[in-house]
Amino acid sequence: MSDKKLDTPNETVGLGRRRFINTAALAGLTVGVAACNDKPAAAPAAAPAAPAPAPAPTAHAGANVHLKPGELDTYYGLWSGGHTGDMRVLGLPSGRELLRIPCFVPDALVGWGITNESKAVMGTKPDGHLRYTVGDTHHTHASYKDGNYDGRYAWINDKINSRIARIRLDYFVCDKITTLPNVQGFHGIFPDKRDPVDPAINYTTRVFCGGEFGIPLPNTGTEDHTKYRSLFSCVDAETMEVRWQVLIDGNCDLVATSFDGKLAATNQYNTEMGAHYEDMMSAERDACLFFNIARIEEAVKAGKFKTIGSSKVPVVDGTIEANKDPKTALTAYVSVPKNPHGVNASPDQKYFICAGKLSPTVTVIELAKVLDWFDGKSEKLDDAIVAEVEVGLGPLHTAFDGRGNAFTTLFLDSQVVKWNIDKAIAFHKGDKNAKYVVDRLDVHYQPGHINASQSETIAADGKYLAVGCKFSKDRFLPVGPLHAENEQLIDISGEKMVLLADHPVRGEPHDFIIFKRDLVKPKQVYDLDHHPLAIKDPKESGVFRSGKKVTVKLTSQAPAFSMREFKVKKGDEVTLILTNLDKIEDLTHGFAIPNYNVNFIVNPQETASVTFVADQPGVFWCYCTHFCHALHLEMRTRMIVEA
Ligand code: K7E
Ligand code: CUA
Ligand code: CA
Repeated sequence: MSDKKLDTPNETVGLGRRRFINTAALAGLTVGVAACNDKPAAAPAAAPAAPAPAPAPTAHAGANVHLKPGELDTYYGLWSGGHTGDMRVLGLPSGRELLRIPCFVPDALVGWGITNESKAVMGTKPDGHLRYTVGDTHHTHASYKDGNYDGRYAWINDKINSRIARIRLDYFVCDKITTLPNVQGFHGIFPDKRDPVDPAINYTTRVFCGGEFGIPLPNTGTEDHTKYRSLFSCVDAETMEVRWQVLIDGNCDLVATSFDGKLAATNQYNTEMGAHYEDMMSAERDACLFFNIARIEEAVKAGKFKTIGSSKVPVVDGTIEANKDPKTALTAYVSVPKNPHGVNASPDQKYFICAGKLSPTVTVIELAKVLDWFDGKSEKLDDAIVAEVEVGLGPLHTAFDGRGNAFTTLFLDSQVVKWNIDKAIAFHKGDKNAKYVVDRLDVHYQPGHINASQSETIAADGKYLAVGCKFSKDRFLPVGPLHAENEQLIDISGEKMVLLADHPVRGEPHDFIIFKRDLVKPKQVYDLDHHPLAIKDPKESGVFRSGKKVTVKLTSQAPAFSMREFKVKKGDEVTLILTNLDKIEDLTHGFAIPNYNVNFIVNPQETASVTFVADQPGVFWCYCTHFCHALHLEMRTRMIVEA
């Protein structure tokens, strides 16, 4: 793929050939990917070609990612789990996977979707079965305080069923899931960083969610797609209730928020509001749609909203037609080249960067100028565009090093391009000598998301860059038709990027964040009072009957359960509550009942419960499924179901 390398930032010959400006270009897009399949680069051993150390601030051959046994990572990574509907926790720079936090999809290790507690979070149908057992997570972001992560929460989206999950970053568990009403294809997600009005609220209190697919509102099933609309939603970070929604033109893609709390934005690739892809890419320009948060909340307070269908959530009008007057506008549609993808907030707090996707450009929007337009101080909204420069083919997402540089993935070029924001602005202004492209690095292959350590915080530290490559092709041992994806780690502390490591991941993770390990304070032992039904003393154990409903109270202390056997009757509805009274860190017990589809764990001092109908008579050895003690295999109790 060396022919795709652009050595000079302002090369026009190659870019002219590659410019994606019309519908026909879609064919080229498909061919581009296929061609890479046919010719998977030169010998992988030689291809990565770590650029020779350059005369740079901290020139070196790349940080060591191979930690010695027992050595701890310095960063956490929170990775979206994709189709497994979970959040994955990695240690970086090693890339070791430490945990999977189930959210939207059942998980057999911890009993997610099996225990009553997890089913209550996931949501059930009236018959008690899970409402959904599939998920598609794309984006994960964490709560902020003073512009940096504060270790309280992380959030993750489920695109399929329009759900947002919250993860507590003390126990690393999902504690709430909210379904967005009247939204299909909930895609981008970003927490705010402070309140737009109240200076005392310097932390996250809202999470913004972009709705990607336009649908009839309410969803009547009409075929006339000109009537389809999307909603942009605001979820309360604490209660997880949907506070308000904005009716918009076009579709929401990704979401970014400003550090001052005043603005949120979403990129739009279908301002045409087409139902087919040809229509969706017919216009030359789409939009980066800005939301004036304070004004939207004033409008809601003033009762200037409607509701849709059975939802009680206030919906304000953010369509183009209703927001022409800057002085009252709730939204502002800044134009960007056709079908953009990611939008990212620079850590200097000044800009949002939109990646072009079908256009080989990145667009730099100055937030102060967007606010000027809302304040009536600027005639033309598009004056907020301070740079629109070519960077390569298929720009998707952007990360930052905190030293004024941005790193954008080029999906079609299979590269990461490092470019300087100030120089791009200078070039756009007319300084044709401004060499804004600093470096390019081949990645393997077709990168989507990218993020750097602490990237979208005021503490961006420019150390590590991770790239989620959608295709791994020849980078790992073949395992049949389904290839792993390739998460690559890059050292960005010097002028030149240095490829450090490849890590296979199960598809399809999309987005992730990387932050310093001291920003979270994980708890490793539960508080007994965390669960209102905790059994605090083994003496409280027993079988308690109320008609056909039976409660079994049980505790665990290695290597025994508090009852050696318990009896129920065939047809009983049994609720079994298990409290792990072991207090020692890392002493988890499991509980499985053969033939009853029950298996879950209880961490130290944790309580969990399951409910099932004892429909099969017999003896069932309930056993500990989590290795806890030399007598772990002996750790069992008998459930006797009398006929
Ligand atoms: Cu680019 Cu869903 Cu974030 Cu994936 S989206 S790459
Ligand atoms: Cu308790 Cu294994
Ligand atoms: Ca378009």
